[in-house]
Amino acid sequence: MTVFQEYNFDGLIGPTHNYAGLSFGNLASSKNAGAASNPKEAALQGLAKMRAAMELGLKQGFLPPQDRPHLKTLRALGFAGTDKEIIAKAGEAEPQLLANCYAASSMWTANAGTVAPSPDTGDGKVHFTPANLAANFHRSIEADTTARTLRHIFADEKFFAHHPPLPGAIHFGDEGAANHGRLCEAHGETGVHLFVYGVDGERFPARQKRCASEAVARNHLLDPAKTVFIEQSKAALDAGAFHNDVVGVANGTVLFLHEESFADPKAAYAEIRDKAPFVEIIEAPADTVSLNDCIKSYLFNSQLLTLPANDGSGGEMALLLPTESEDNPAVKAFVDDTLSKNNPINRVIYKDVRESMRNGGGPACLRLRVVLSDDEAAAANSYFLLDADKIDALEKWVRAHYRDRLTPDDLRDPAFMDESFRAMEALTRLLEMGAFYDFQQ
Ligand code: SUG
Repeated sequence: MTVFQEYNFDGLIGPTHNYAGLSFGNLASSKNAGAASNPKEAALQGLAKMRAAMELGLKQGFLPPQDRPHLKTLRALGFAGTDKEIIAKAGEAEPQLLANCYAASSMWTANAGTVAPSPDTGDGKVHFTPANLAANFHRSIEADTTARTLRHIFADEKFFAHHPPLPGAIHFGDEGAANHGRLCEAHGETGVHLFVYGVDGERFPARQKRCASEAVARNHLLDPAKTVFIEQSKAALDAGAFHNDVVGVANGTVLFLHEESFADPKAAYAEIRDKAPFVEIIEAPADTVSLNDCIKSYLFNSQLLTLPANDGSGGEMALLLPTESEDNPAVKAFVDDTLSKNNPINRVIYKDVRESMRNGGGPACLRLRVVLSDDEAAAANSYFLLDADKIDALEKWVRAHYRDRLTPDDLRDPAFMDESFRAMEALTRLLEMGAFYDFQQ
């Protein structure tokens, strides 16, 4: 019998993690602009979260950080000379542009792309579309390397189909799995795909376009009877839910979300129930948890994880939440109430991912879910699938190469570029990636 399991591919947080205030509409990013970050702590927090998921008996992988500063982009924008001269010139003339080329934002792999597992696709392959992330300059430059990374890890064409990032920039703005969820009775059963898109609000622009979600569904050969396109509420967008995964998460039979997530919840729930009759919708009422509490605490940016069935009953789920949710009394009370009720969610784990949270990235932002059969998993590059020893090795690498304090001003020092590239060189050796990155060409 073919067994399917969910693999969470977390973004390994890169050595240039910093707070440059680059994401309009992301309140945490704006609020912490200019603050000092701690890249070492950030990466260790991320690895500790991966370890916690593994200790639940779940499968865990990771995507490596991208090479930053991205010199290829700086050269394309007219900065010339040696690598160090490029950094010095850009730092002098365009420090904010330099910060864009230094962002460690590929850590948020929920935005790396959208994935369709093989039971759902017309050709029985696992399909990947890297997100174009056109809404923000620092994120748009991730797409090429993300595409290369996904092909590197999932190389076997017998099992995996890779599409290029969508063309058309913001006209087909695509932010990947952060606006996508899959409902199913078990990971290996055919799933129903929820694609949530936005329409510009009064305060903030929408990043995910409906036409982009539709194109991804076409590319992935999904059955239209098993896809639902849902408009995000403008209230949520304008309150700071720049991706729908800030206000809701789907897993297995459960849709766990805020009452004000969708523009027309009644119609959306009716279509979801029609296409996925097994669904259990667990909603936080606005008078219990406000949108603001939701966005500050990242309650719904939790990982909702189906626990491996060790007693034959199966279907039990754990919520992996950021500690900010534990610290918010209204949110904590709602979580406790959800646990006490008769539903599949019966375990909760709070993890500290504050360094990422301060840039608007919670536990669910940090992972890309890939459902794989045993054969598909065996065909994936095993360097990127984790066990306790590999996490130890990555922690050691972080401790050897990362700073514990970084300010946006430090990015202008050309010596920091060398430091970052040295770390990336060491990682490519550890993972036997060859000359993978642009700076190694
Ligand atoms: O795209 N923050 C990211 C956070 C992404 C969160 N992902 C999900 N919700 N799935 C973003 O806004 C901030 C970088 C800075 O300001 O330095 C940033 O890119």
